[in-house]
Amino acid sequence: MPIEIFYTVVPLVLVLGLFAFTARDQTILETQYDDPDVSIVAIGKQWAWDFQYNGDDQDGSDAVWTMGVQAQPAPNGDIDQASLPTLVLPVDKTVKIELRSRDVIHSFWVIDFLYKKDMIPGRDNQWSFIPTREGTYAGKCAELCGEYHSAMLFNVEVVSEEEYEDYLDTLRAAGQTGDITQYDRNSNLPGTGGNTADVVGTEEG
Ligand SMILES: [Cu+2]
Repeated sequence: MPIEIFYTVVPLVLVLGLFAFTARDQTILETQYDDPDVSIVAIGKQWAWDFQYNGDDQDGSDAVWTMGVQAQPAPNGDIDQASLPTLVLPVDKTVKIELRSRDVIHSFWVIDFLYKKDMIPGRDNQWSFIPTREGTYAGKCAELCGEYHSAMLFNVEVVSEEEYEDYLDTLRAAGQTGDITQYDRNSNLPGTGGNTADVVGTEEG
C-alpha cells in the first residue's frame, strides 16, 4: 500500500509541476503587444523569406520590404552570408512579427532567441518580443518544407534605432514600398526575388 501511494503521488507531483512551469512561461511568451513599436510581417516561402516593415497606414501603402532568395554558395563553398535574407530590428523596442507562409508549412526559428513558431498557410501566427542585445543572429526554417529546406536561412540584425531608420530609408529609396502580403508565390531565383517588376508579374487576380 505505501508503495502504491508513493508511485501515484510522485508522478502526479512531477506532472503538475511541469505543467505549472510550462503554463506560466507560455503565458508570458505568448502575450502579444497590442501596440508594438515595430510591426513586421515575415513570410516564409520555398525556400527563403520576405520581410515587410509596416508603417502607420492600415492598407500597407507606406510599408517597406525585402524579398529574399535561398542560400547561395560563396566562391569558397561556404554560404554567402551577404545574400541571405536579413531581418533588421531596432534594439530595446517592442517588436511584433506576424508569421505567414506563401506555400507550405515553414517554421520561423531564430536560434539564439530560443524560440520558433510555425508559419502555416491560411493561419497567421504572431510573435512579440523585445530584442535587447545588438548583434547578428542566425535564423533558419525548422520545418521540413521541400527540396531546399536546408537552404532556407536568414539573419537577424539587431541595431540601434538610427541604423534601423537608415535601413528603412534605403529600402524606401530603392522603391521597395507597399504591401507584399497580397502576392502569391514569388520567384526565388537569385536576382529576381527583390525585383519589383517580377513581383508585379506574379500578382494574384
Ligand atoms: Cu521552410
